[in-house]
Amino acid sequence: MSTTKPKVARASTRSATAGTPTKQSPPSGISVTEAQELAFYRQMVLVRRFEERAARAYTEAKVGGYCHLNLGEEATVAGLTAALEAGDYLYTNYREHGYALARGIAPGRLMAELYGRQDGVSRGWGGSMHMFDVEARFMGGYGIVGGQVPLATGTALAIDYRGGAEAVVCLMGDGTTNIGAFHESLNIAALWNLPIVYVVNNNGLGMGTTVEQSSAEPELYKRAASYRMASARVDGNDPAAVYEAMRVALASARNGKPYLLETMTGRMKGHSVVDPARYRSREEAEALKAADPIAAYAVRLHEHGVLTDDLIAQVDAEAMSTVADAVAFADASPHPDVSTLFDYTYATPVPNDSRRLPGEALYPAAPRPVLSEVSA
Ligand SMILES: Cc1ncc(C[n+]2csc(CCOP(=O)(O)OP(=O)(O)O)c2C)c(N)n1
Ligand SMILES: [Mg+2]
Repeated sequence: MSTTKPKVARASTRSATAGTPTKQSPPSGISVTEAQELAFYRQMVLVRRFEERAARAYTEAKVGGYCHLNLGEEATVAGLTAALEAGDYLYTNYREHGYALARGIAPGRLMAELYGRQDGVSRGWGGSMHMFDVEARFMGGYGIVGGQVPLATGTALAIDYRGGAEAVVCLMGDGTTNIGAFHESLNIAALWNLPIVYVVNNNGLGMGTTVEQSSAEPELYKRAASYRMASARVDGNDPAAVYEAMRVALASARNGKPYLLETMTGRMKGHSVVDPARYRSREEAEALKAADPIAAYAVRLHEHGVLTDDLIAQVDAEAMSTVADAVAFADASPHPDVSTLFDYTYATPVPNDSRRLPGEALYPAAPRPVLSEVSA
């Protein structure tokens, strides 16, 4: 993977006006092969089994801190990541395990990260929300809503300066489109023709707040129009549709026209593993279960002769075995030594960075005045 690829000829330059009219229709002519469909299915099942196991590990107190799952989002994970080139950069929010898996990071390293162990992808210091692997160009994992959006935009600017052919994909949730940095970033990306695709995964909720309650324009892809940026909305439960839409979006971005893609999904469980989602009606929960993207895709592939009952069982068994191996790897990995706590906080040491360990005082205790000096 090189960062010094020859500069691609972009359709527009920084001084040009970016953007094409916004459209709602997904790209036409979905044409993935049967092998690709099967690969999508395998990927989706692996994400599902990994996330279910992560939730269980949480209840076993193997995993601490926050933990947000991609359950219900598997089709978007599979379609989006399949469209990326090896050199492309992916930024996500804290709901990222599935994307990290699909980006090719070993499941054991991801599970070990959840377990806070030394062999974790962020050496055990990041946890669920802060998985990072520069070799896989998986750039995290951010806990601050919208925190990744300016960083991803800056990465696209760096690619542009260097004349690289890579693109950046910046994933976020629907709730993130109300953060100021979202608007600032889209504005700059459009003005400067940056090679970036913003993907808004619309799962209908930001924690317990619906899109309709929080967004004056709930059709989120339309927000791109404010920046004359091309955009589309796609069925996020259909991996082939997401894949095709991403290919269109990435081709646009590589050509100097940033793009906003809205993927429509549903969050099958609570916001995080500790959220019982009581704000959701029983009907809503049942509708989500009925719309399970994996079950629906299995039916479709079965009808098309791509999947058989035996193959469905085999794919499931393989995923279960991969996840069991990941758990064994995580369990066997040692806890990181506390002395390494600050080793990965900054790329280069920062002079005024306190090197305290937990429990140490922030400043050295001030010398206590001697009574005789005070009264003198
Ligand atoms: C700046 C900031 N504000 C609030 C929060 C608390 N918070 C965490 S997740 C979340 C909802 C985000 O929803 P969305 O962007 O739709 O992502 P989803 O969880 O649905 O994937 C909020 C408000 C936060 N982490 N950061
Ligand atoms: Mg959301």
